[in-house]
Parts: sequence; structure tokens; C-alpha cells
Amino acid sequence: PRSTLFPYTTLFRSPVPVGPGKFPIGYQGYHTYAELTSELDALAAAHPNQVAVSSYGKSAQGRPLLLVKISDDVRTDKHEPEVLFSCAQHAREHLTVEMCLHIVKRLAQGYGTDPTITRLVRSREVWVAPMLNPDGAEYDISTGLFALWRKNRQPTPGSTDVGTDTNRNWGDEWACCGGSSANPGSDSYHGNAPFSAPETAQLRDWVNSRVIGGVEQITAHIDFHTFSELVLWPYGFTTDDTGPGLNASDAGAFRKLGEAMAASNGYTPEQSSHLYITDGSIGDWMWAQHHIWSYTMEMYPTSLTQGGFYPPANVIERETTRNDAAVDLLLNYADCVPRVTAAQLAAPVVTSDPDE
Ligand code: GEM
Ligand code: CA
Ligand code: ZN
Repeated sequence: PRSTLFPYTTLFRSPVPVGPGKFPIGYQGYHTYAELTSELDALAAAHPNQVAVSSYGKSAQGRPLLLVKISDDVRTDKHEPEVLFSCAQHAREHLTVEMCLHIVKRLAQGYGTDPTITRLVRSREVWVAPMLNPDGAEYDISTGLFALWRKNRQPTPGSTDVGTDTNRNWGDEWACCGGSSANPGSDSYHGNAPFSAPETAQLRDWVNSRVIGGVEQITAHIDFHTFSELVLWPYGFTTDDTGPGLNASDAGAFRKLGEAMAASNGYTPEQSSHLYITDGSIGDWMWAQHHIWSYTMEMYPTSLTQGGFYPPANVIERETTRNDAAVDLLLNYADCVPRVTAAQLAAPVVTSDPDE
């Protein structure tokens, strides 16, 4: 979520630091940018025909923006639906990095052993952008304790405040509707222009580069956040169910697949603006610009008392695996999301919060 939540420090004792740039005690299972990079390189080395690591640009501070492709015969651009999973637009939402890494691992390791995964990897081209905001993520752990940082680390011209909220910096209906802030000190500062953040501009350019023969190759997308356990879909800038380029039947398909994914992981499904209005968010742009079926998922937990942005590392395995069925649903329907509206969907796999 958007708000910086004051009770955090009163609810939790500070964790015990291990050292600058490292996760504290109890959080060592989370991956730093360097650890993520080497883990991905190892996966690519172990599965050279299924996993390829590259980058789509550089962050404000010069870190390569990581991009992973997973498919059979990964070096060939095939005529298959392409699906994008993205994580960690927001610095402190470290659990999402683990989600993206889990997707890469599961698809790579399940190919050739698990029949469902093998079929999906064969028939789709999967892209994973595991850390959209590496500067922010590294800054959040730079002292060895958590900084509660959300934005990127780009200097703001004419201000001593640092950082743009990249999920308010996308170019669809940018700054239109009170769903972001013009104040550089705000946690939801939208930047001085659409795509003023290098992290958003370069991801935009890469998504645009997937238009081949006039057709956007990416058909479906999940942008992972924490926390609240929600499945959200466009538009975020208006509370209307429909909007420019989004008609009632589009809205119905967004809802049906969103509800199916939520039934599988126990999250709550809703149009994103029902949480709160945002303008300049990634999902609105993905749909408005390219008709990509773009969801935002807010992962575990539901509340601050369960750890808020900083649940301990011992939940990583459970809370990433929890989304396997939702990921598979998106991959499965990526050939034609509207066909979900005619489908008889299976009963929920998870019906309650695993903590309860
Ligand atoms: C959200 S994700 C945006 C979802 N869109 C709307 N309209 N709520 C954000 O960017 O504020 C939550 C988060 O940061 O985790
Ligand atoms: Ca392709
Ligand atoms: Zn977020």
C-alpha cells in the first residue's frame, strides 16, 4: 500500500542488524540485488535452453535493470503469447523479489519434470523483471536496518527530497485525478513529468519493443506489491468500471480472471480504484497503451501485526508458493483472456488465510 504507517516502530522492536547493505537477523532468506543477480545467473547456467538473463536498461544509480526470459528454446523468439511478471517497483516490498525469483525457479526446475509446467513453458514465452527499483531496494537495507523506503533514489531537481514513486510515474492519465502527489517529499510523488524516472521510461521502451508487426506480444502481466492480499485490475484512476479503451466486456473478463486467481490464493479481488485512486500506475498504462491484461497483486500479509512490509524470511516459501496456481491461471489464459468468461472454473484451492 501507499501509506507510511506510523505504528510500525511501536509494534516491532528493531531487528538485529548483520551489517550495512545486508538483511538483518530473521530476514537473511531475502535476496539483495547482488544475491538476486548471482542466483539468476546460476539458474541460467543450469538451464541454458530455458532461462536467459539480460537487462532492459539501467537504474538512476546505474544498476542493470534485470530481465529474465523463460521458455523452451529460450533464445528463439517464437510466435507464442508472452507474459510479464514484475516485482519491487516499491523498495520496501522485498517479498515481491522473492515472488519473481520463485517464478523463475519453479518454471525452470519444473520444465521436463512437472507436466503442467512443461506445457506452459513450451507454449508461452515468460518474462520476469524481478526488481524494477533496485536503487530503492538497496537503499532500504543500506544501514543494515530497514528504512521503510518506497520510491526510487533519483534526485529531484530543485529539491532536497529524493525519489519518485515509479508507480505514479507511468504515462496514462499521469497526475490526472488526485491519485498521486506533486510534492517531492511525498511517498507518492509522481515525478516532474510522465516517465521522468529512468526505471519506468526504460521498462516502457522495452514493452513497446515487444510490438512486432503491429501486435504487442505481451498479453498478460502481474505487477507484485505488498501488502494486503489483494488482486487488483484497471483502471486505478477512476472508480468507474469502464473507461477509455476499457469496455464492459473487458471489465467483465478482468473481473472473472481476477476472481479466479483470488479464489486460488485466498486474496480479495477488486478493481484497483476501490482500494484507492491512483494515477500514473503501471497497470493503467499497460492496458490503455497495449491492452495487456495487467493485474496488480498485493501479497502477504493483510495487516501490520503480521509484519506489514517486513514479514520474516520464514514466510517466503509459503507465501510465494501460495501464488503458484494464480500464476498458472494467468499463463494458461494468456492466449485469450476473454475466454475465461465462458469457462467453468474450479473450486477455490485456498479459502482462508493460512495464518488463521
Ligand atoms: C499500490 S498498487 C496500485 C493499485 N492501484 C490502485 N488504484 N490502488 C500503490 O502503488 O500504491 C499499492 C502498493 O504500493 O503496494
Ligand atoms: Ca515471441
Ligand atoms: Zn507497492
